Amino acid sequence: MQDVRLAAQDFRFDPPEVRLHAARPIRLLVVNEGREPHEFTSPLLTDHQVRLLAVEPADVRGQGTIKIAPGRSITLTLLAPAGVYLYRCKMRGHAGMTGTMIVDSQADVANR
Ligand SMILES: [Cu+2]
Repeated sequence: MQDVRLAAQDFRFDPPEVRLHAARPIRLLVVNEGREPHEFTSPLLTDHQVRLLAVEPADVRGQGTIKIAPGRSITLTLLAPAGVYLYRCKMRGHAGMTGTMIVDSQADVANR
């Protein structure tokens, strides 16, 4: 399991870039550390090649955009093929809240 913590702050994601291996499941925790509500929207939520193994809270499953209130968090456990996946907050005035998840198969090859 690869654990990643993303902080949604007013008004950026920290870190703005994460690199992961394609071979192992990813547990992505997104915490809203700001005073404003934020959103997490990403192809990770909608791409049919990404396997969403678990979603907390469960009622956000199936949403392409997940709203996160201040102080709250979501956890996505997923298996993603190699690729580049953007994540961002689409709320008005939050245009700077973007980030990139790079899922790399090379690390997988190196571990064999
Ligand atoms: Cu935001």
